[in-house]
Amino acid sequence: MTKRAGFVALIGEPNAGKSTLTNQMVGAKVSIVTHKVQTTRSRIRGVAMEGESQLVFVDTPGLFAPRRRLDRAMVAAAWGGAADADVIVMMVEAHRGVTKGVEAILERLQEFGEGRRVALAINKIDRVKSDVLLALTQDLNERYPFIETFMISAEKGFGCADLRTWLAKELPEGPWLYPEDQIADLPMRMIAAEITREKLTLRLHQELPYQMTVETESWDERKDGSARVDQMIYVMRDGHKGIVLGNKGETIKAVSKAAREELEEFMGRRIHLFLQVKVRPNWLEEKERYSEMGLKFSDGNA
Ligand SMILES: Nc1nc2c(ncn2[C@@H]2O[C@H](COP(=O)(O)OP(=O)(O)OP(=O)(O)O)[C@@H](O)[C@H]2O)c(=O)[nH]1
Ligand SMILES: [Mg+2]
Repeated sequence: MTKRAGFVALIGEPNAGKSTLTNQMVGAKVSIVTHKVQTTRSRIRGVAMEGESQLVFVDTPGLFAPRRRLDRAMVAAAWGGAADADVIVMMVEAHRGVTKGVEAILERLQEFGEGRRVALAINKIDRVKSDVLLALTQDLNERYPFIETFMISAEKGFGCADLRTWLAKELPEGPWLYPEDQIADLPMRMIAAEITREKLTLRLHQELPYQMTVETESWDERKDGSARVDQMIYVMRDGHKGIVLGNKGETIKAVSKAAREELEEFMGRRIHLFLQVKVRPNWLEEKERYSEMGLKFSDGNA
């Protein structure tokens, strides 16, 4: 059999299920998932094998009308991820159908998709009846010439094997891009920061998740095989610090425990995780914060 390898970019509105699908394809959690929109902030690569094909999934931030510098940098990273891919998979939520956001992406695709291979994956099919699906498939295919349509549930795995088999055949012949046992392409300190941000996002309400960021400040290997990891949580206001800490520090304690457990499972070793919170009113305008997130600061220029 011939070896194949290439990049598959997943694009779509925030919450479409891009990260869930990435994890489903890789067979491990490499990208964080929450019920909130705008969870993924930069391009996350997850590697999956299918026969002799190596599929590098590029999970991207959701596409939406950006307002802040961070939003613009995220959206730029998403289109950038799609630009370099061998195949683009646009994900649409079955139960939401053709929203304003989907229309906006399709509009951009008219030009962007020129000369690119774009497939459609209607996700969350576990939430709708089949007649809704058929109508949506038809509607979307009338709006854009997708080269193939899949109906999937990224969460439950429905249709994912078919999608993967098809993608594997679409990739160009060539040597693998990553060692066979590598599943993610993100430095460990960033994965660790992402895990903490997920646990925080799941616990914090309203706007707070969008106004905080997590960075791994140091990572010290210990003689006993464990590691000490120190992370900083940046928030924008004094009041937010109190919310992150919680009553008698219970919120940050719970976050720290959940993040540590997941990190330990991911790495298969003991981790000592230490979290601190710092108020940084202007972090959204600080260049350094962007490079830590894997984003380009200048992409956020208005
Ligand atoms: N019912 C159902 N829920 C799903 C499915 N796939 C994903 N979800 C849920 O949808 C929500 C968003 O999933 P994500 O994978 O974080 O979505 P995303 O597209 O990466 O979102 P952003 O990173 O914000 O752009 C989560 O609560 C998932 O559990 C599915 O097939 N069925
Ligand atoms: Mg995501």
